[in-house]
Amino acid sequence: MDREDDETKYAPKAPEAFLRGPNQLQHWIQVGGAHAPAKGRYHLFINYGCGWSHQVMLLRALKGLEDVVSMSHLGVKRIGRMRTPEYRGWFVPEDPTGNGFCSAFGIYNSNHEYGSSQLTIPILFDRELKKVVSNDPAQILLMLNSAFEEWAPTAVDFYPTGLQGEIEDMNGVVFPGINDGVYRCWLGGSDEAYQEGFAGLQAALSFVESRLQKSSFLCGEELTLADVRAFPHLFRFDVIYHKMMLREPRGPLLMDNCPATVRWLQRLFEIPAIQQTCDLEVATRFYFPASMPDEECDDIYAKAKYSWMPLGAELETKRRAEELPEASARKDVDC
Ligand SMILES: N[C@@H](CCC(=O)N[C@@H](CS)C(=O)NCC(=O)O)C(=O)O
Repeated sequence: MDREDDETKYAPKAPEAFLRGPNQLQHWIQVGGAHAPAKGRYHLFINYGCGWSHQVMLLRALKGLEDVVSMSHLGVKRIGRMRTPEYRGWFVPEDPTGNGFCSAFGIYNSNHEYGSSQLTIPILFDRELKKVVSNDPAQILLMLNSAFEEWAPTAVDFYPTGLQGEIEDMNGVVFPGINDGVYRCWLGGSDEAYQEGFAGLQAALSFVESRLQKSSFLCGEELTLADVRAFPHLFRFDVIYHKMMLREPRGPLLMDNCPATVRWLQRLFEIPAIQQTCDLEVATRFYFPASMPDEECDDIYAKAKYSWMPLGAELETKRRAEELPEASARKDVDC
């Protein structure tokens, strides 16, 4: 369990390209370390909307760690303007860790001065030391996969030794081309940056489609971390990213051009542990501007979602029946 935060090696080259900084907090949960594995000690702050958060929600559910690592949702609104001294990051509607956090800034700065330069979710928090363990989703996935085996009801290893090379190679396509690729299109500051991001996105989508024409999952016939890392961004692609992050001509939708990828999305969505983590309705509210009325966001979602996907309200009812936390779609900031 010693993966470096190496996504920066896939940095784009065009002038004014969007550059995702390295994750700044990367400690490990490990036996004998400052953050020892324990049941009930760690908490995840996430949001149903955020694709990176969705990766860790997925694995927590697939491993059955609901009673081992607690989790709560942040609001869809952020406090203050990014890159200003007043920025406090995501609003915290409730803080089950008992520290009274009301913003991501509060969590990050809980027991030492961290500042506000990177206040991203997901956040893996150590209740005992009152400290953020990691804000690197790839690294959090590895910890969830192997640090809690003693308490995990599902012994499945989603990062098996024999497939690690293949999983990382797949990540070398999916991370720069799709996960970060949509952001490279959206947030690049020049036409070259957009073109570079768009070409990379299309190439990665074709690669994934051709892979899924040949196998049920990205690295063969077993579900692995490669699928967990790819699913959230592909799940959001047609409804959110295609509409919001791409310019005309936007290129085809997955549902029109990538049948094997859509079948794979549906295959994963049908796994109960995965379905309980999915809420595209909340995700549309999360991504579209906070000024857009909820009804308009819901309309985008209802019109663009796949026909096999239940409405958010149905998922919410199911989630309540299963005593899972409700989706947090609050927009109010009162703290
Ligand atoms: N740290 C993650 C990215 C996580 C991320 O960008 N999260 C977004 C939400 S989708 C966020 O929290 N943004 C708030 C901010 O940057 O202050 C990575 O590098 O892979």
